[in-house]
Amino acid sequence: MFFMYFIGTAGSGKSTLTASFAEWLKDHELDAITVNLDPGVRILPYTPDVDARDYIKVEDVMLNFDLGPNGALIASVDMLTGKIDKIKEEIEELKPGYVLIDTPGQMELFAYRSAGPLIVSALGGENQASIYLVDPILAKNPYGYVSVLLLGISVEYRFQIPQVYVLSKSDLLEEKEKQKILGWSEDFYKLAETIDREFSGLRREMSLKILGILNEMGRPGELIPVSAARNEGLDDLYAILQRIYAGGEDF
Ligand SMILES: Nc1nc2c(ncn2[C@@H]2O[C@H](COP(=O)(O)OP(=O)(O)OP(=O)(O)O)[C@@H](O)[C@H]2O)c(=O)[nH]1
Ligand SMILES: [Mg+2]
Repeated sequence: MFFMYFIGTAGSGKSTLTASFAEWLKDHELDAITVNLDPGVRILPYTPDVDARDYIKVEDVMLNFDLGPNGALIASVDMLTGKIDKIKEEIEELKPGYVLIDTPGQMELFAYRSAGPLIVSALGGENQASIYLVDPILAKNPYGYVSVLLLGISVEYRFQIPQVYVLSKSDLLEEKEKQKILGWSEDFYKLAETIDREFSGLRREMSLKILGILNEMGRPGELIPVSAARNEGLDDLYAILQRIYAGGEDF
């Protein structure tokens, strides 16, 4: 079993990519299941095979603990750790090859509280990866791009599992914009040059220092442009996951 966690800022396209990639895997005769770990979500673009809402519903937590929507969401995600053995059992019964896990909308709930890392270590064995979605709206300018990569690094730091960086919703970008972002990801000097040209003062200094760290760490590595809406880039995503999972096994 290979577990993959779709993680990214709110609205970055996690649920839609979970849906599209699960379909893509099934179309290639690979048995994939979807798991929704967002107890607060109302509508999903797929029917999850395993659903956190079967165990915990935000509305019930609001009523039972007299909490507002934000407090109830935090409590719900924390409470999910108590149900993880049941969720794991459900997954194991289905015996899938690939487990696609859609994480809560607010990334900080999953990544920065203890629930996320606890869930990841309870569910996964050795075969797991996170798929970090870079939102193209944030990544269009170098300031946003560096910030969103920093968030990605902090997710990697929290989970300590292999992480693939994807440029999500890439169909929303003009070809020129897309190539600009991909150019930044491929060539550290291109981004450094842009920052050097466009920024000044403390921001320039800080950006170049951060960039130096990212470069030293080799992040984001191969940034994969995907479009869940157009089913583009999913074969590239699969290929890189295969490299992580099976050392290059092909279908
Ligand atoms: N054009 C385009 N829109 C997309 C794509 N993927 C998702 N969207 C849209 O982006 C919005 C957010 O997508 P979701 O998949 O719900 O994103 P999410 O990260 O799961 O959102 P939350 O869980 O609410 O944080 C929706 O309106 C989607 O239809 C894509 O590949 N292309
Ligand atoms: Mg979602």
